[in-house]
Amino acid sequence: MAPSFGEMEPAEAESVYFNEYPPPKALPKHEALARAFVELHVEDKRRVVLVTSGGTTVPLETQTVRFIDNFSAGTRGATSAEYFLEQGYAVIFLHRQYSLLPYSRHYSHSTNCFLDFMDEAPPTDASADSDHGRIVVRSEYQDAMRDVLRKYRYAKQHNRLLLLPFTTVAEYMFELRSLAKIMQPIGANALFYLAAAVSDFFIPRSRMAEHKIQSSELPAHFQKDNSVGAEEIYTGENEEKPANSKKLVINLDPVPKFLHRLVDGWAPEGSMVVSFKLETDPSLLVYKAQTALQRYSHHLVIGNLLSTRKWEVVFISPDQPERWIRVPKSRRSKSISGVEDQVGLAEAMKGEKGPDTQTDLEEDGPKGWD
Ligand code: 9Z3
Repeated sequence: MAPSFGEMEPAEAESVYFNEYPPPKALPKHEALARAFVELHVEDKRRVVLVTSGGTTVPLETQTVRFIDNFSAGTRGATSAEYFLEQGYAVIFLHRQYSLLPYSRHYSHSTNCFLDFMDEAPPTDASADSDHGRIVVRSEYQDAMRDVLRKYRYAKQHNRLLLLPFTTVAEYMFELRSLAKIMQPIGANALFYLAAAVSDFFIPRSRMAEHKIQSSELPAHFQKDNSVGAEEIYTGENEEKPANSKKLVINLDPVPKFLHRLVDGWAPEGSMVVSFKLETDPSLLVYKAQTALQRYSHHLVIGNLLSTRKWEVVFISPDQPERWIRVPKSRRSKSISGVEDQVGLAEAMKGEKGPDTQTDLEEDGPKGWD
């Protein structure tokens, strides 16, 4: 049996994984854009951050009809990118296509539909077509929108923000590797801020069905000799076979962990690497974040729980006590998926209690992760 990625040295896992996939079609174009962006900011000695954001898909078929996805909307990544821009960074925003984007996130998706911010003003000129008023921003949103618009335009005009989309987990890996290497000339002015929710599991190409997985048995003359039979790929067995339908069992491999390669090879010498750790079990969060830091020897792991991620995070860094950062109660955004009662639980339930500190964001400071 072929060794799994976990059993390989990181460099070997890299060559096996990247040889299995063709690079994404958009990669050469993205590389050219990134090179020009990096060149510009190296010249200006500006700090550059690569922010990754949003979820990754795991296709079930090469000609993909179905895929596995995850919850991430890209709120953390898009919001963080705005803060980095405000701090003078140039930002390469590697994001899941159609996830939230810096600035436009304030007026996109169903919760903040831009149409709700607009109005039709009464027509001003009686001689003009009296049925057509100008489209304007509603008066109560003028200040907030002007502020966002100015920041957005500043970032655009000064070439501070490069938006690069990906969709699948393989595309994400290719883009990350290329961008990190292209960022070499930035040296210690480079920062990697890995907020994307990257799938831990995938179907290797060698085991992936080319065509749409069929949900019912095909007549024999449709079954191709060279096609990988559904039984070989997805080892589902029907206990009691319902007529014309079969169970689908998906057999996934672990995605190789490339943080090692990023830290030890792809990223420029002296650059800073920040990764995120997501858990749902509060008793595991601190332990898993500490383990990630030890394993990859980078600079910072930011831990968060799915249910409280908009209101609290924990910083785990080498030789430092863990540090909790919380949005004060009065400023916590309402969240449908969040469970506010669970704020503080991961701290209370962590394995052993070491010395730690807590930082509450200022009551009137920058708005949190809403
Ligand atoms: C995070 O933990 C992010 O904070 C969230 C943000 C994905 C929770 P939203 O997009 O959510 O604002 O809705 N990202 C990293 C999660 C992750 O997959 N980390 C890897 C791991 O835990 C390591 S790089 O193994």
